[in-house]
Formats: sequence, C-alpha cells, structure tokens
Amino acid sequence: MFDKVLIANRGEIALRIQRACKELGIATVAVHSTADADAMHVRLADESVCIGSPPASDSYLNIPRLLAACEITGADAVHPGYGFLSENARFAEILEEHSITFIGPTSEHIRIMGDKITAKETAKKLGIPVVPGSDGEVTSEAQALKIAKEMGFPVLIKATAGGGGRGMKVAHTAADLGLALSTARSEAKAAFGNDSVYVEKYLQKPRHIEIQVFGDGKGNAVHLGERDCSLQRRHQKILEESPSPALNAASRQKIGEVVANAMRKIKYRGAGTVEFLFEDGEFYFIEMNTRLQVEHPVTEAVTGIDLVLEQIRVASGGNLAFKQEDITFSGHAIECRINAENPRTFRPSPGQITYWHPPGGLGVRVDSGVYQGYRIPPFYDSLIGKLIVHGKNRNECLMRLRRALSEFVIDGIETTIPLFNELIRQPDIANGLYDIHWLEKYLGKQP
Ligand code: MV4
Repeated sequence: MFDKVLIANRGEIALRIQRACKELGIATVAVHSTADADAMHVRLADESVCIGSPPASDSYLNIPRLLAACEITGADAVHPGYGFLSENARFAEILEEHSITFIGPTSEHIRIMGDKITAKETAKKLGIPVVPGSDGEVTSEAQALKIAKEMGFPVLIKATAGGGGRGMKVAHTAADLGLALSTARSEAKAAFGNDSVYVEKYLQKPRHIEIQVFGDGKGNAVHLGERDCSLQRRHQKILEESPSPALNAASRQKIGEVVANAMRKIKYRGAGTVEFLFEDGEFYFIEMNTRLQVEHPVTEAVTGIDLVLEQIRVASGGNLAFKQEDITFSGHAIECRINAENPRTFRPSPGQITYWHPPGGLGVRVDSGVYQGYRIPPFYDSLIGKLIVHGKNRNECLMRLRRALSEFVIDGIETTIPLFNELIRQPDIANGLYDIHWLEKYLGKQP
C-alpha cells in the first residue's frame, strides 16, 4: 500500500479522496493555488504545497509543478480526482516514468477512450452496442451525405476529440449538412486543435444512462449498476439517480454484463463509466470516462462500495475485493449538485458563505469542501457540494430529499437549492419521466 498520496485536485473531491486515504492509513498531500490557501482540503491534509497562481494552467493543470510537489513531499502516488488532469494520458505516463503511481487506469486506456472514434470502434469490437453512424472519420460532405441518406436524417456531426457536447451539430435535412459539417469542424479545431469529425444517427429523445464499472487491471471486472443523468443543462449534470426509473432488472443486468465483459477483455483498472443514450428500450454507447465521476456517491449509496478506497487498493496492486455475484443493489439514491449559482440564470455566485447548515439524518450524505465563513473564489467551477440521499425505494428517497433540501441553509451566496426544491415537486420528476431535454424545456417555460 502507498505511504503518501498527493491529491491533484481541490474542493469536495479532494476531501473525498482524503477520507479514503485516512481510512487506509495513508498520509495525504494537498496541492493548492494561491486562491485556495484557506480551502478545507488544504486545512485537513497532512501536508500541503502551494503550486501557483489561481488560473488552473498555473496550478492544478501544471504538470511540472505537480511533479515538483511529489518530489518535495515524497508522495508515492497521485489521485487526480475528476476534471483537471484526470483524463490526461500524458500525465499518467509521466508519473509512471517517475515511478509514481497514477491512481486510475493505464495511460493507454485513457488515450483510447479520449479519442471518440477509437473509443467507439473499441466498444463495437468488444460487443457493446453503439450509435449507428460513419465508420470512423468523415472528411467530405459527399461522404457525410451518403451515410446520412443510408441511415436517414436527422444526423449529428461530432468532434473526434470532443466529449461533453462541444463541437456537435445536428443536420435535420440534406440541406443542413454542409453548414453543420463545416461549423462542427471549425468549432472542433478551435476547441481541441483537431478538426476531425464523425457522423451519427441523431437520437431525438434519449435518456443519458451510464454504467459504473470497476476492474483490477488483471482481468477481473464488475459493473455496479447504472446512473440516470438525463437531468442536465448545457451538458452540465444537475441531478443524478440510481437505479434509472427507465430500466427494468432484465435490461439492467443485460447491459451490465455486456459492459463488465468488455472491461474484463481489456483488463481495465480502476473506476470507469461507460456512457449510453437509452431510447425505446435500446442502449447506444457514446463515450467512456476513464475516471471517478462527480456522481459516484449515488452508486456508493446503492452498492455500499467505497469507490475511492477501491481505486486506491487496486492502484497499489490489490485484487478486486468483490465478484459480480457479491454485488447487491439496495434501494434508491439521488444526488443534487449544489452549485454557487443563481438558480434561474445559472450565473456563478462566488463570495463569502456567511451561514452554512447542511442537512443530516438517516440516508443523507453531504460531500462538500466549504465551511461557514469560507470565501468561494471566482476562478473554478461552481460546484460547492453534493447532497446524496438514499432510501429503500424511490418514493422514500424523494421524501427524504424534500426534507433534506428544506433543512439545507446556505447564506451569503446564491445556490441551486431553490431549483431542486422546485424540481422535486414537478410530476415528471416525481414519476421519473424525463429525457435529456426535459430540464432545458422546463427552464424555457418558467417566467
Ligand atoms: C448524442 C445525442 C443524440 N444522438 N448522440 C452530448 C454530450 C456527449 N456526451 C454526447 N451528447 C449527445 N450525443 C447522438 N447520436 C445527444 C447528445 C446530447 C446529450 C447527451 C447526454 C446528456 C445530455 C445531452 C444533451 C444534449 C445532447
């Protein structure tokens, strides 16, 4: 096992990782920018190193400075959390070259899944159902038109280097195709420095359902059920739940087995998420995330498995602690992302938290990196906490969620809590009847 883990992240996830390290008896190193000197992750770590100025490029994304912090502190492993360098294959590779363990998959697995065409090809070869579309890159309008006519409109042009929705363009008819292609290309070039695109059948009312997987890098792998992340705005997830209200036990087990088998074949190591669109009872692979995700506690709540602790165990060479048949799914969990934002405009609302009273009680978990008196800096994303509620079924979970939200008091800044108070009273949400467009439609209809 590791002696000392450097946590290359900030906020709630840095604390989450510290907790797992503490339980394993591992010392922790926090790194931070000058804007984060007073952050909770710095206060609670065994050691901390200031690595630069507020912009992430000078601190949380700066590989030479992170390496220096490892060297100064003698850390033998790095946990990247989510975002920042968590899916940077080069970072994983550099750490290995310095005999420091990257707590995550191999750089090769990160690289394969970072390129969406290679990811899709890999998924297809492994027997995972994918969205119908072009075989690889599309370079001309004539080629795109041929494919579009074969599968029928509408089609979606996607950036090969994309992900998270950037560089996507819909073409509803052949007349739209030229412009969609050139716009997608130039947006991809601007955003990723790579203008490669591919074409897919556009699914018009899917749900976003993702399967949590976990492997030990030795060919043992399991699935830990799904999370429904369809409630999102501008590709930012707002609320996630497990199990998905749209799945039955048979389809859950079937897709779970397909994905777990694929992970066994590639000898995947650590936590991963295989993302699908789900429409009319069918799953369509879109992407794989080779990291821990923000919404991982939803899976922890229904499986009882500590995903971060297991990530650390397998990264240090341990075997998978459970077999598929050992995993049982219990009850229902919902996570609400508490952002420092105006709940209508979603404009960031940094500033001082003058009062902080998180909810508690049975089935209630709050993961957060803030405290009363803390001043939220304006430089990073606005997630300040997550409320995760568990119940024996969806109804009990919703009852507890309503109660927990009513207890949560945060003063001094605006937060998304009022939005959740509204959402859980909507019949479509109460009944689990929502697709990926529901939230934006709802927000568009509100005064
Ligand atoms: C799609 C799609 C419809 N059809 N692909 C958006 C982000 C990226 N992960 C994939 N995305 C989509 N891919 C096909 N073939 C619709 C989306 C999409 C979406 C997906 C998941 C969650 C929210 C979304 C919001 C808008 C569009």
